[in-house]
Amino acid sequence: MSSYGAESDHPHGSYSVVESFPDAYDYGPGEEEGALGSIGSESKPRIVLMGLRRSGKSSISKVVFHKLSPNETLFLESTSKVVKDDISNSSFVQFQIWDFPGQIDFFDPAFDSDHIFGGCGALIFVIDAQDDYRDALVRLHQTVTRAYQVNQSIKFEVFIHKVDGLTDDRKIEAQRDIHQHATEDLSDAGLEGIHLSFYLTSIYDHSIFEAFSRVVQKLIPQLPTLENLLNILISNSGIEKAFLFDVVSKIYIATDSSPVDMQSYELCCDMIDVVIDVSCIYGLRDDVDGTAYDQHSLSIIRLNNGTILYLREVNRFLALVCLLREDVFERQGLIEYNFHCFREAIQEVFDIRRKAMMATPSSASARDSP
Ligand SMILES: Nc1nc2c(ncn2[C@@H]2O[C@H](COP(=O)(O)OP(=O)(O)OP(=O)(O)O)[C@@H](O)[C@H]2O)c(=O)[nH]1
Ligand SMILES: [Mg+2]
Repeated sequence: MSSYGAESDHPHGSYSVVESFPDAYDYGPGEEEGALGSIGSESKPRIVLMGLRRSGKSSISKVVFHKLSPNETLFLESTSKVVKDDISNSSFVQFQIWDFPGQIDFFDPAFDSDHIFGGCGALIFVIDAQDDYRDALVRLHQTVTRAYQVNQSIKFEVFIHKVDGLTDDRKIEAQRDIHQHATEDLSDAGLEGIHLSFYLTSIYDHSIFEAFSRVVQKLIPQLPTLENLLNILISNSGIEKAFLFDVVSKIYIATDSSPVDMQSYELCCDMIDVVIDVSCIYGLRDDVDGTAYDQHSLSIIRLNNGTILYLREVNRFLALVCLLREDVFERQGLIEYNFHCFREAIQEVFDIRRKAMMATPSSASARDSP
């Protein structure tokens, strides 16, 4: 690593100085004011987690958004009522996660499906792939049809979960089997119009972060603009792959249009961890009036295979993390210049959205519709 910024005045020595990353690496419970000012929690796009008991719903939400280590999920208690969690750390990633108990009964009159599915942006259905999933498929079908009756714009996401216990062959087989049964059940019911997306996930590796990134991206209306900006940046800088990360959650809210391979994503996630850890450990030593970590801060890691990892802060919540070849990095000046243009453009996207939200606070709910 050649250089990185470190912060100074924060009591925990974290990465959180002047206009930098958030104070704590935990979202904390309850309502927080996001960078856009307070948006009513009911109007935030909602991601609903459903699935049979013990399928791993609460573990997913805790690992991705509360930094719980995967092993600690062994001690999570079964969820007995809906847990509503507000994720408001970044102006782009502002949503609510509703974690449902596994044993919900759709036929219970207390189950208000209009309310639950009405404002729902995405429904993640979690299936335990290590278990017999026949019951889960029945429940998936019930859930999807019920939700679709209320709200046709919901994105249906199926997490084939706990795949850490499966061999590669069994993973593919499980995915094919679940995909086939789920879509057959829907077409038998005359509901071919419903699109289900499938992901193989585990909390023991990066797959859960990658899958969640893709779910969240579908709820970001500015996604095409962000992707376009990333495409322009990489093609003019000789960068191979670029991710725009929400630093706290390690969700990438956008990437350029070249395919994502898991290894690159993992490398970039690891880089964020390294930068944050180093800043946490050494941040306190820095006593230069809190400006050591500012918009000029960056981190460069050279790998021994001729690849460079390059991280730059874009704003308080977002970081750009890129992979590029060492020889391309000889033109660092050009890359830096392009990055500045990129950052300004991102800022404009934020500004437009902030203004729009301030003008019409209720417009937040408009994001729920396609
Ligand atoms: N091997 C493995 N185990 C997992 C994974 N995710 C969750 N688990 C385990 O699955 C068990 C159940 O997890 P929970 O998160 O409580 O499941 P839930 O779906 O919230 O369950 P209910 O609240 O009862 O509906 C825990 O022991 C977790 O450690 C995973 O990716 N791999
Ligand atoms: Mg639970």
